[in-house]
Amino acid sequence: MASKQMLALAAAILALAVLLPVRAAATEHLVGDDNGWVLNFDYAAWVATKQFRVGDTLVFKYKKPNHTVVEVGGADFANCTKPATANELGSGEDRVALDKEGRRWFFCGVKDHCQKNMKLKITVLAAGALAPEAPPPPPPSSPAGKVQPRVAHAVAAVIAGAAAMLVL
Ligand SMILES: [Cu+2]
Repeated sequence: MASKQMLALAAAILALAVLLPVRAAATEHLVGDDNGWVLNFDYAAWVATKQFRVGDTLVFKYKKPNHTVVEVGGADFANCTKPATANELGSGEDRVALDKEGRRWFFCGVKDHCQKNMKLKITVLAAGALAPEAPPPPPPSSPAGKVQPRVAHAVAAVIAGAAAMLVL
């Protein structure tokens, strides 16, 4: 009995291993990692360690109302100018969807925080662009749209098998 449970567990782990690469496609980037969105942090250095892709999300975490998040254009970013029409976020945990490729510029709209370098400039890459260590794309003969349902089907079969073993 114990060995059957072990098998079921192994099957469940295998199912997870199959699922994980699919889920890893979209990343939530906690800006500044554990530091959050604060003064006296080098966001340019932080950005240099990350890759941002279409479908990812930026999460700005901070103690409100100490800071805010304003998205601006490149010129306003350079000059720390907050346009009158700017959409200023201030929830303390602001989520920004990276829904298109290209540059995005953000800074804190409180007092002189932008001048004190509380600003973030990123480049969003295409969703399908590969990281250097990522595996090669599937051959053209397997349409991308059919990969995910097939994986889901395989996982369902493995889970069903694991459940059957537990019942027996
Ligand atoms: Cu601030």
